[in-house]
Amino acid sequence: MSDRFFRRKEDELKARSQKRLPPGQALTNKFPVLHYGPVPAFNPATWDFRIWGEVESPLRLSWEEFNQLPRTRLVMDIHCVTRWSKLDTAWEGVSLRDLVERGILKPLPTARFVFQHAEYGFTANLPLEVCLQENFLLATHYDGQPLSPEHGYPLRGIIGAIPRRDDLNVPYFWKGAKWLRGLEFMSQDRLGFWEQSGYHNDADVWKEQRYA
Ligand SMILES: Nc1nc2c(c(=O)[nH]1)N[C@H]1C(S)=C(S)[C@@H](COP(=O)(O)O)O[C@H]1N2
Ligand SMILES: [Mo]
Repeated sequence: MSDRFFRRKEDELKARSQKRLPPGQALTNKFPVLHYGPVPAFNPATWDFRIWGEVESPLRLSWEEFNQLPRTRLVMDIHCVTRWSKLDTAWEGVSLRDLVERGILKPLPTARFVFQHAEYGFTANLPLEVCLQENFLLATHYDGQPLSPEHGYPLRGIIGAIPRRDDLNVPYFWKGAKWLRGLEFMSQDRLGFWEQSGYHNDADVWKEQRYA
């Protein structure tokens, strides 16, 4: 057994006592890569980001335009349904809540759910109220660097737990789509890629809602 193993176990006990480790989760200091299918290439000349559906005016932004949106930094604990958790992960990107508060984006009163659309048809669904929480971000950077290709470069949705913010709903990490290309605002819910394969639609980490 290495020192590293014992250090991780110590960190795990601490995380558990601080109530930052949801049931059935173990700590990792690595950053595992999990997705279905290949890693897409990024071409800034053709890449666009679209917002459509139940919004006052649809948006279509180039990569350059996306990078002019107001930016937010966020430190969160992330919890993967495959039972690893990683604490204090540092992200930077665009907050949907911020866009709405600044009037850049206006959801219609009929908007109740958001569908993340990613490359190769990958999707993930969340209630709009969850996407408008502080713990949901359209992230371009992790740990001060642009996302790596396998973690979603150039843009991904992320959701996790902000320590001590017990008021926030915290779904498992799969509810953030890597290689994100658009958001569809919807009046009714629709199941995303993993949700269609039997994963829980609400996916609350504290209630351990892994499978439907
Ligand atoms: N586009 C896309 N995004 C995805 C997935 C996927 O298959 N395709 N898998 C999800 C799952 S199941 C998890 S656990 C996280 C993993 O993110 P990571 O590879 O950065 O750890 O991405 C999520 N986002
Ligand atoms: Mo996952």
